[in-house]
Amino acid sequence: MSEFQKGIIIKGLGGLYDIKLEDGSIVSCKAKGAFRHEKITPYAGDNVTLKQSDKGVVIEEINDRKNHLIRPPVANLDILFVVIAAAKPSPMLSITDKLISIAEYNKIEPVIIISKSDLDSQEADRLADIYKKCGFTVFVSNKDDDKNELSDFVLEYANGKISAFAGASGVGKSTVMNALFPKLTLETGDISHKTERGKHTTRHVELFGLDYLTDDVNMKGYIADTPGFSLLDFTRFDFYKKDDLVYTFREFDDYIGTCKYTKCSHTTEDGCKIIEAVNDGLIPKERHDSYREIYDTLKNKHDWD
Ligand SMILES: Nc1nc2c(ncn2[C@@H]2O[C@H](COP(=O)(O)OP(=O)(O)O)[C@@H](O)[C@H]2O)c(=O)[nH]1
Ligand SMILES: [Mg+2]
Ligand SMILES: [Zn+2]
Repeated sequence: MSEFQKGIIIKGLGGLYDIKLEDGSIVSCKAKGAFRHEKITPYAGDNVTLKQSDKGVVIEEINDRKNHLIRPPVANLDILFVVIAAAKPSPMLSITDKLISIAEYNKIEPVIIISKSDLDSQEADRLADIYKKCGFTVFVSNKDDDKNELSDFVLEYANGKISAFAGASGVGKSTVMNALFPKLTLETGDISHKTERGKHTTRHVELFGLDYLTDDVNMKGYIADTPGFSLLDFTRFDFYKKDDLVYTFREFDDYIGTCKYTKCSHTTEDGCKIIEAVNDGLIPKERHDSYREIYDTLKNKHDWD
């Protein structure tokens, strides 16, 4: 190995990192000690430079990140597939919309998958319409369908990018991922069984190469396997303040800056153009309900600080 090598962290556990180098080989090593003093933690998804020293190989440099999430710890995500079930568990839009909001804030493209349509196809269509109306790419799926459309989309759109699947526990994330990528063989099952396992693996993120998952050497990019997103520990919105929230609802964009009051919070004010658009059926009411709920969470958090 030459003195400097570039690669991407595909796994980090207990201070030891697996880095996939540009030639496809994988090296395990630690980060240089100075990172700890600078309070920098390498994440899965980080593009790094390794240095060969007399003491062995270390992560010497971390490239600038496009974004990074703390829970789960992952850097440079491009796509977040947000899964919501038509039933079992009953859809909780506020959770889904929180995930979407966090993705938008971090410049991660949300793609919506409505799962378990076999259990309630009407509800699946209702949910799909809400998100389509806001301008998202939406797929309706169930465990027995062929997934051709979703699969084609993923192979084309996720190529060269880092993607993850998010959504409440039990919505069918692992089932969808296994169907798309049979090599993953993720554990699926009932909720109680899995939360046990989740406890031990929350902080663990692993990136699987699309070349490996698809048996196609020309595929680039990665799928992140992490149970972290299912824990919904987003009550600690470390990411942003209440005034940033409106910018994370893409269907509100056209109305921002047009309300009667310049300091409009878009929750209850008269003369709010976003609320008018909701009343006129231009914005789904469900999305505005989520906005208000998240806004209140952020407002209360702010008051405590
Ligand atoms: N009826 C039905 N059940 C599903 C579907 N997808 C997943 N399930 C079941 O829902 C449970 C949870 O699925 P899993 O993929 O483990 O959810 P995860 O926690 O989001 O990864 C499992 O028992 C699956 O068999 C579906 O499309 N239809
Ligand atoms: Mg799962
Ligand atoms: Zn307003």
